[in-house]
Amino acid sequence: MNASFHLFPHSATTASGRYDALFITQTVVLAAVAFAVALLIVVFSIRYRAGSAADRSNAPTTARGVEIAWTVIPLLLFIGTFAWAAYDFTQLYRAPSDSMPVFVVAKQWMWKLEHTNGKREIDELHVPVNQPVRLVMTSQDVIHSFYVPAFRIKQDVVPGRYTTIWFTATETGEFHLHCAEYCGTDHAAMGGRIIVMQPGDFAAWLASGNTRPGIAAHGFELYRRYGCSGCHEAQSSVHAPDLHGLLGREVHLSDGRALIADEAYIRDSILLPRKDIVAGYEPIMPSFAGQISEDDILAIIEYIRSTGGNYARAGQ
Ligand SMILES: [Cu+2]
Repeated sequence: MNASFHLFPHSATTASGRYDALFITQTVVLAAVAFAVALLIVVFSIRYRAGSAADRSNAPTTARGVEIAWTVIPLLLFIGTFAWAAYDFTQLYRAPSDSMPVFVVAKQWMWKLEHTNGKREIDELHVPVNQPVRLVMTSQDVIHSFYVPAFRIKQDVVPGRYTTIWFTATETGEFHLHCAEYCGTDHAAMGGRIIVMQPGDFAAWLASGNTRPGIAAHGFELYRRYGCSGCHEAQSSVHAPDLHGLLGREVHLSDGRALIADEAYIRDSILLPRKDIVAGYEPIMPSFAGQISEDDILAIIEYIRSTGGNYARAGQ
């Protein structure tokens, strides 16, 4: 990247251009309104100053056309930008179903990243170009914020729950990652880089080195050790929902709500089983809060992912 001045940071995802266009539009509209008001104040102050020769006879007392115009035109402009921003905001949290999930765990003061095949990295995230990537994030201590200026994404990373965000990088290269939520002494140094690669290079990178190919198998072992299988398998005597292919499936709840089962839903169901009771089932599952580590929850999620469903591993 060259050292010349850029008004905007480099833009490197499918969505970043839309956010820039929204930002520019809002700035131009607000600047135009502010300029018009300031200009009229100056013009009228000079023309109607005390003692000026301006014609003050027959001053209009009503000007309905002007009043309607200055009410309706700004209203439409602002509602229009609100609708535009609201649409982009909802898209920001609606990842395509073929997106590649990556787990992010923040702690003072580093980013730990884990791919679904168990490959881990610290302060670096390798991703393929032109592939939607969905980050599933949590914190081990305080609130952090995952911020990649070139991707125009920033999402709080909160202890005790999963937050998600997604992006599709449009060019290869390296992009800065920052923590954007003050998190203690070394907050300013809590950063890293996103490395966007060609899909073939990424596949080779993902398969090389410190992989833990058994994460789903380990998750299955935990699924039995914690006793999940005792109720959730078809042949079990206790009637509990079938978990095969659960990720990405629509789930109907006993209180009438419906949701798409994602990683956060599985985590909540393990730790807060009474939060979302599946329609047709009794609230008999015990909570595993305090008995299971975040790592074990991740492994069980990977086991459930390996059984299929819409959020199955990308490329498999
Ligand atoms: Cu931080």
